[in-house]
Amino acid sequence: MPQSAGVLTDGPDRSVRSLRHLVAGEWRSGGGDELVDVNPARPRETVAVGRLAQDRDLDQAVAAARDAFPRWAATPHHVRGRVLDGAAGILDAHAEEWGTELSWEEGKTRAEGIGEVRRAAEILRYYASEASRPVGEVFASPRPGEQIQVIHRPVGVVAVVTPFNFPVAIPAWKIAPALGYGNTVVWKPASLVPLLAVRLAEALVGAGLPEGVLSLLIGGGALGGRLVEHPGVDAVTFTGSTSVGRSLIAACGRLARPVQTEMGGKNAAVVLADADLGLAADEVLAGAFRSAGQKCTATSRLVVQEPVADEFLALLVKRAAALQVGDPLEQATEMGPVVSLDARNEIQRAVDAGASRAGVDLLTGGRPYDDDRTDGAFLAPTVVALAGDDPLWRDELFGPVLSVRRAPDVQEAFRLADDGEFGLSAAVFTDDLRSVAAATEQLDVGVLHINSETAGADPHVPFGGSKQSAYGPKEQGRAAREFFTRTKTVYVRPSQGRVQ
Ligand code: UN1
Repeated sequence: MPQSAGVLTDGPDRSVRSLRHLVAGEWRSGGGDELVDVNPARPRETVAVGRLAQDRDLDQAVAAARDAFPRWAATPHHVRGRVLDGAAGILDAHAEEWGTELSWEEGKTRAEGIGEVRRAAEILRYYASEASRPVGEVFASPRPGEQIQVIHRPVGVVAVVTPFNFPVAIPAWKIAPALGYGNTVVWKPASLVPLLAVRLAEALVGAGLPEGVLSLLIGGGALGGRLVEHPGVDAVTFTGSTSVGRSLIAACGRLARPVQTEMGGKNAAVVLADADLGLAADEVLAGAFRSAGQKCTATSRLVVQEPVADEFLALLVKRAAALQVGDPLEQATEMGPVVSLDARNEIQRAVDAGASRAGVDLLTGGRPYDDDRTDGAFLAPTVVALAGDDPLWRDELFGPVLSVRRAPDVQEAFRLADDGEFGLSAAVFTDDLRSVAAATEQLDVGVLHINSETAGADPHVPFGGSKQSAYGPKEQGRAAREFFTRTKTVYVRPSQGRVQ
């Protein structure tokens, strides 16, 4: 393998990896344009190289998935589960190595990268264990001797399109239920993070996944569009931007094809007057700045109740400004770069535009680094106070930018938290039972945290948003079964004859 020109530091092996696609059980190099996967902390350093997949790879992958589907669907659920369990073991065994690669490729800290690989293993294990849970329901019949069963059948070939920000966890929580429930999969990950996609596919193949049951195609948005509309695909699951999600929903609507999308967020943390301010500061910082704010569940808005606003903001700003921003592979780093220079520039432009408007007050960050971080995709942790409505209050930036507003009372705080088109998650910091009850009742979000950050998702409970944050059935836990299976209602009535 060619060596990168980058400086070799301790820790990761920095030799350039080669990217491959998995089509019909065969690992192959693509024949399309060259793809260079770079380290966002040092964009001149190459992580992996390869060639994009082409249309004929897509056709072959879909044909292989169609061909493999009946056999895979007929494979006992427990046997399918054993493959997922085996892949979980492989991920765990490689958690340090692949988590380090994740950090190198995507930019989140190494601890977060390793944690994400382990999280993917947990997700696979959850779906491996689905085989031990009920597979349907039995209803009483109004007719004598009859029983009505509702059974779940796989849907067929599922197109899986995943984003850059969780290169292995989000694919795991789509691919594991898809495969576990008996579907076959053609997967197109974000082309910014192809290496971890190869790792997840390697784990599944290594665990004995039969040929054609999963194909991996590395490509850009155009390939994703062709996959979603391919005549051989039965259902589409997508996580990514709201604009791409909406166009996929429209395409699937035309085709009457089931689609599930997990899209944007502009998630609010609400710090009420009785909150434990130290705890709230820890959690808001984690929600806003882990993964450099690149989570659809990140805390990008803060509403703070007036009586504690000055004290809380002083604490938060001091701590945000003290965060160690740098190479995500360094032990001391608390926040790495965003995923690319393009992303950095776009977020910086939005902050610059905001800073020039009346009513926008930059409390910390918001300016590019002029030290050795200037060539990397680094942004400073940014906190912006807003006097009223502003694009920084409404638009998802997908970066380390937290917009703050003050509220005189609890009702206004909740109204502000709910303001806008998104409804993925929210966090409320309080110990007042009435405020907890009101938040639970009123906030129009899919995930609500009391005294913890807005991000996070456990494998066994539903995950997904309200309003424009999501479309279709929720993900994770048993909720995933709604999308990855179809029910069949079976009326079972013995024939007139008696048992001989
Ligand atoms: C998390 O909060 O840990 O794209 C997971 C995203 C979400 C997943 C968030 N679909 O950020």
